Amino acid sequence: MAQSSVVDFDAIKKNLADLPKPIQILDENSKVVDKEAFDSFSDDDLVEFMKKMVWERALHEQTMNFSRQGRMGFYAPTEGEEASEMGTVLAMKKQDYLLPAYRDVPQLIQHGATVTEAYLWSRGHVVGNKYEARAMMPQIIIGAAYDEAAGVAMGLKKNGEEAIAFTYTGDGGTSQGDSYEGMNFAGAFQVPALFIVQNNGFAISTPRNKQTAAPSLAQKAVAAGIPSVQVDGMDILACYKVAKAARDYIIAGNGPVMIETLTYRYGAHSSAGDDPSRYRTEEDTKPWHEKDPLIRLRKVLEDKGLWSDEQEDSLVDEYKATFKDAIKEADAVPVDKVSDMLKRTFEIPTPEMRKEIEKFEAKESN
Ligand SMILES: Cc1ncc(C[n+]2csc(CCOP(=O)(O)OP(=O)(O)O)c2C)c(N)n1
Repeated sequence: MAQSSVVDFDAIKKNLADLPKPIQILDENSKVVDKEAFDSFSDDDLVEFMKKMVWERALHEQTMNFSRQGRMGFYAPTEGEEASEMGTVLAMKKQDYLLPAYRDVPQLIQHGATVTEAYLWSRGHVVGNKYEARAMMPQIIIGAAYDEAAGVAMGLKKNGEEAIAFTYTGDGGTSQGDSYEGMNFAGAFQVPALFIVQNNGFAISTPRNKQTAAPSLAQKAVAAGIPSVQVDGMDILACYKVAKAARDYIIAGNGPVMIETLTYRYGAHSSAGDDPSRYRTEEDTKPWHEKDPLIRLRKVLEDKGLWSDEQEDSLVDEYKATFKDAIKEADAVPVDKVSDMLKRTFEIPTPEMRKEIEKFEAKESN
């Protein structure tokens, strides 16, 4: 078919793929590529970022061990995503409201939930659904946290609070209607919401390029009138800076922002036991290990004489001891009874429910 004289769709399509380079401060070889941004961090900041990533990896390793011992319920591995997760959450303030998905448990803990609560959430225990922190329990329905965030952000705006709602989904989550609806609402009402997509390459076994023809996932915000950006999700400095800039922009009353972090999940999708070797090869995975966020920052710190293997090993031991205490604490929380769950469903139970409650109470007292 001849090209129309009034419109050149080929050129429009090509334009869509003409993307700016993802934002980066430290490249894969630990070389500083944005000196001004790098110099804005003190040595203490850099050490703190490293500690947070070491903490997250230790959490992952210890929690996987608990999972293998049959002591966890659902758990979504986070190894590889430390820069994306810690970099973004550390740019938030305690008054901000977190709407996490299931892979965002480390951010939930950083934002103020306890590890014990996170473990109880994993077991489906009600105590794991309530936090002192401003946060909702992790969302299992993919993309749905975007709708929750839009609603919470509307509430924050109506209350006149100096706070934002921030939320996460994966690449797969951006293929769900919910994420578009959440962003559309947030854009239409210019509410203070930060939408983060952790593009880790796969939605379980489905690779990102089979889910969508969009050249970037960040572009998906554009149709909702939301400014968006891609960032190197293996560079914690870039993730932090971009998330902080987004928060400042939103707090100044400019409406929502969306950030796509380019990251990778090293392990399986979940502790339920999918086998990643069935949908990706070692060749696919190797380049991502070479971009590892911990290796990248560790080298900078070692060159500055701010870090050592001994220091890291003793931190890992210290962190793992806290996770072991947390699981003991979770074990000590009485198991949630069916009758308790029924009693919580309505303030005044229906006659049918009252009968069910009595039935279960009788069974449970045996
Ligand atoms: C609405 C909905 N559909 C399907 C599922 C089943 N499911 C669970 S996780 C997942 C893949 C999600 O991938 P992605 O959004 O990329 O996040 P990731 O797990 O990689 O962090 C799917 C399809 C679900 N939880 N919710």
